[in-house]
Amino acid sequence: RPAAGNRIDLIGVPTDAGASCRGAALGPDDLRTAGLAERLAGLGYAVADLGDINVDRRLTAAAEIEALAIGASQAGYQSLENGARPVFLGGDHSISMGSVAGVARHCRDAGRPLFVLWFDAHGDFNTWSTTETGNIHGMSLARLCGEPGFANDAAWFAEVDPANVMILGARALDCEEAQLIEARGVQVVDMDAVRIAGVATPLRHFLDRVEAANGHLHLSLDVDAMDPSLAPGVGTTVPGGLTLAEGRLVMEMLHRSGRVGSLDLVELNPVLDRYGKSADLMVDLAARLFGEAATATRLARLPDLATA
Ligand code: 4U7
Ligand code: MN
Ligand code: MN
Ligand code: MN
Repeated sequence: RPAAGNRIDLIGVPTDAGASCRGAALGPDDLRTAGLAERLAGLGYAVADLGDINVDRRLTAAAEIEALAIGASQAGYQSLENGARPVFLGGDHSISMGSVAGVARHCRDAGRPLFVLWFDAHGDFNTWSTTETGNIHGMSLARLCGEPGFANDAAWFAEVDPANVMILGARALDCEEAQLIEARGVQVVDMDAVRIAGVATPLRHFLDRVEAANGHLHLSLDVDAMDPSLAPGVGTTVPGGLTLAEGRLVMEMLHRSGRVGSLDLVELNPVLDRYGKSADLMVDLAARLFGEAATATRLARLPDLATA
C-alpha cells in the first residue's frame, strides 16, 4: 500500500441542480475522459477512482443537492480518515456544501484548523434571503461559513471559519453578497487586486498563515475563475479572469506549500465546452497542483514562503 499522502481518491458528484443551466452533471465523466486519473498516476500517486455518488434524479433540486452533500461529506471524510487526499469531481459548486463539510469534520476530529481557498469568479456567499437567482451553487460558501437558513444541524455537516477563507479571482459579487462577505471577515482577492499586486503576494501571505497554524488547506477550484477564453465550458462566464500563467502559478505555489489535503474541481459544463478545452485546462491545473512540472529551478523561482 503506498504511503499516506501519496494516495488520491477521485469522487464524482454529478449534479447541475444548483445551477440555472444544465450540463455540469456530465463534469465527472468529462474530467475522466480528459485523463485526470492517468495524469495524476503519472506523477507517482496511487489514484483510486471511487466512482460517482448516485442520486435519485426525480428529487427536487434542493433535495438532490442535500442527498449528494451527505454522500460527498461521508465519502470525503472516509477518504481522509484512510490517509488519502479526496478530489471531488463536480458537478456544479453546490457539491462543495458536502465535500468541504466532510473535510471540515475530518479536521475537527483531527484537531487541525481548516483553511479554504475559494478559487472563483464569484463569492458563492448568497443565502436564501440575499439570492437574486435562487441558484444554490451561489450559496455554498455562505452555508459552509454558517449563515442561517440552511439545515446545518446534521451529523455530516461541519462549519468553516470565515476568517480562514480566501476567495481568489472574484469579479462578479452581488451587492448584498459582497456586504455579507465583508461583514464575516472573508478575505477577497478580486481581479482588481490581482491586476495591481499579482496572485503571488496575497497567496503567499495566506499560505504563511496555513503553515503557521499547521493547517489543512482545501482548494475549491471553480473553473470560472479562469478567463473564459481559456475556460469556455462554464455556465456562468465572467470576462477578465485569471491567465494561464496566473492559474499555474497559484497551483505551483499550493503544491510547494505541501498543505493541500483535498480538492474540488467544479463547474465544468461539457455541453458548453469547445473540444475539451476547459476539461484539459482543469486537468492541467490539477496536475500542477500535484507537482507536475515542479522542477527545482521552477520552484526556486516561486516567491518565498516565510517558513520555507
Ligand atoms: B458559481 C450568482 F447572481 N451570484 O447567486 C448567483 F451572479 O458556483 C452567481 O460560482 C453564482 O459558478 C455563481 O446566482 C455560482 C449570480
Ligand atoms: Mn488529515
Ligand atoms: Mn463557484
Ligand atoms: Mn463561479
